[in-house]
Amino acid sequence: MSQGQGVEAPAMGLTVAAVARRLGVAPATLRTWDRRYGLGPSGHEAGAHRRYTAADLARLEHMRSLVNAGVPLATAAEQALSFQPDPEHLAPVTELRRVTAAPETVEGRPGGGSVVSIPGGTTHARGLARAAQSLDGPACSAIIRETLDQRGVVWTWDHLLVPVMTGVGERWENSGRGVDVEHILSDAVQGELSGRARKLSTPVNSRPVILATLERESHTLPLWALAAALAERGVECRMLGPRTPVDVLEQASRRIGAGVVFVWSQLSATEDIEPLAELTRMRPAPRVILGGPGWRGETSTGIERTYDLTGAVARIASLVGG
Ligand code: B12
Repeated sequence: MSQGQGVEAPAMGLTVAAVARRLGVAPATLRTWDRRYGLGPSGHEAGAHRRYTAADLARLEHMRSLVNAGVPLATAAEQALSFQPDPEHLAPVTELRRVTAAPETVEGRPGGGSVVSIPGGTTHARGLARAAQSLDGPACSAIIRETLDQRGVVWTWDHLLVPVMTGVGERWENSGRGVDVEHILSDAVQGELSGRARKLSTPVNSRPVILATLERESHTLPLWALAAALAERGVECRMLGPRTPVDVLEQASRRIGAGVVFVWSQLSATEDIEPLAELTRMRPAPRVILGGPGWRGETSTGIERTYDLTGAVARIASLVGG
């Protein structure tokens, strides 16, 4: 590989560990890319270890994005090798120094270190986990979009998104790390699912479906999955989203004559069935449907529970005519 367009003095540059940390890949992967495809460091260092230059880093970032997007390794390497980074957008040498001074490993025990573990995950799930781990939002979106196109919302949610989000959650739980990964992934998931939900132009339902979480609950991705899956059935939803006070939910339902109010609770600390009973006393009353692991115990009259996306979609579609 070339000398990085002359932007670095010989002693500058990143170690394998530092590049691995930046890209969110294992050092062993970098060594393989070097050995097999010639995507190695072009910088020089006194002693045995060569350093990666800013241009090397830019090429490897390109390689990683292509791989995360599902491009086969050899093709991605070919494109990465001929990639000409713009010298004006290369990482400044000072930054390379700072990172070099504090190298970190990206390898760790599954679920407890830096690696998001997806036991039994599909190739796409592993690709999505890698893309999220690299904080590569566009690659996450591309993988999700492609899977939605090929398999539809329910399959994508159950077989791609739930396993990867569970892995990301476990990594956070075990190590306290990966909040950045979680945010990048959440943004891509929401962006793609909400895009699908908004595609619906002629809804079949005359009475709207309201989707919300209650006051202390911020987890909304399952609501977007539901909105997108119902849109595939022609059912339009009105997304009130996170942290909705019950009285607001009630007023909104009354104003638009909601046929169904679906309330998600992820955390048991956010469940509060009692105030929802008010909704069932309205005339005409919407059907109140609960979903999520946060709901525990008995539901009261007029309130029902669903336990998975397929069941929730089927029940709501049958109630509003989708
Ligand atoms: C993304 C995410 C976030 C994002 C949410 C972004 C957004 N817009 O939604 C942000 C960063 C905001 C967040 C914040 C927090 N989070 Co969070 N988060 C997650 C993560 C990774 C995914 C959440 C999700 O969408 N789950 C949906 C699916 C993937 O999981 P599931 O509910 O278990 O799925 C089962 C069933 O619900 C059902 N099902 C699945 N889909 C559907 C769909 C429908 C319609 C139905 C009916 C059923 C159904 O089948 C599934 C398989 O059994 C989870 C990890 C996880 N395992 O869920 C953590 C997780 C839920 N978060 C957790 C925590 C602790 C928090 C915080 C308290 C962290 C903090 N210290 O700030 C805050 C709480 C904020 C609040 N008050 O609500 C913990 C909760 C632990 C617990 N049980 O109490 C989890 C489990 C991570 C972990 N492993 O520890 N989080």
